Amino acid sequence: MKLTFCCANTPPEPWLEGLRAALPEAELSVWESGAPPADYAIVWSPPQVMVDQQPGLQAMFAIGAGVDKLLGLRLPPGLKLVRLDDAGMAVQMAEYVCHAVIRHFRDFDAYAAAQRDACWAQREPRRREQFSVGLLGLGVLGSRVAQALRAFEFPLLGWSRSPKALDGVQCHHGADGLNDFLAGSQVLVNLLPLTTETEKLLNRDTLGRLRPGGYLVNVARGAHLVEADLLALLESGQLAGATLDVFRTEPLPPEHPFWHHPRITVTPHVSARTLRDESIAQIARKIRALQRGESIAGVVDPVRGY
Ligand code: NDP
Ligand code: OXD
Repeated sequence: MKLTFCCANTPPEPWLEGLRAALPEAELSVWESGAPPADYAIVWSPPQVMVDQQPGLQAMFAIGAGVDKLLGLRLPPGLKLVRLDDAGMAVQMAEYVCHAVIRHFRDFDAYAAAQRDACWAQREPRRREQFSVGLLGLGVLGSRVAQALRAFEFPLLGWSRSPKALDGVQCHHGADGLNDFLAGSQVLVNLLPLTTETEKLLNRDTLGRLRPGGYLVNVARGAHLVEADLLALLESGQLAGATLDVFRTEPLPPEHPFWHHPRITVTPHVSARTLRDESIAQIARKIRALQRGESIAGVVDPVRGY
């Protein structure tokens, strides 16, 4: 079995070493133009020429959960595109989102500012029963985040494409369910895949429908958000703030207004990192399953876009 590695900005050697241990029978290579045909590819942002030169691929494994960039390539019909299924990302996402939500709920930024002025000033506590958190996306990551947030007893809402039932979450789905979902949410956490249906979903209209004091946590993709609309809603006071991990342009340019906005927290796309060992173990397991002719989880539906 031949396996080729083609991941932009990722030093290949540690991956190859892990893959050698997990799949000793595989012949491994780092992809280069003109390379001989492989059976499987492990990819992140591969060039179109790589796909074109590897018509014999049985499956292409992304080393991330979101495959929006990969679906921008011309992929041969029938090629399985497989995304990472948690692989250690869900617990990281739960940590990040709980931290962002609680930081806002407990006014920790205000206390940090007060400490800088040596100011002892207790603030009025927020009311938990009014601090509803809405999760856009209830998939692998969204459902794990919901489970973690439940421990803090916030009212939880969720929105997905198909109907869902999650303990402790008021679930809505589809275009018809979006209005009620937004109207019931104060904090909005975005964990949707980027597709033609979800691009620019976070805009003046949708964000403007959140409950008073609305707050955005975007941990999915920058292109979900209309950045100028967020700035306008913060300016008008309709939104209280935002925590943003993903951006239309990454790295976020130094002159971008988000960097120094007093009510925006920026992190550099780190809310859930790809963990090499967990990812290698998952990909190796799936390759073995495919070799045995079994079906695997995480195969992307190109029509749905995730
Ligand atoms: P999943 O595919 O498991 O879940 C996606 C969820 O979104 C599902 O609940 C799905 O609904 C819902 N959804 C998709 N399209 C629509 C739509 N049009 N309307 C309503 N709901 C919709 O993905 P993951 O949870 O694994 O990952 C989510 C995203 O998180 C990734 O696509 C990626 O962009 C981002 N991500 C960001 C990271 C970071 O570090 N910032 C790290 C990892 C991922 P249904 O359940 O009905 O199918
Ligand atoms: C992913 C990401 O999709 O890192 O896995 O954003």
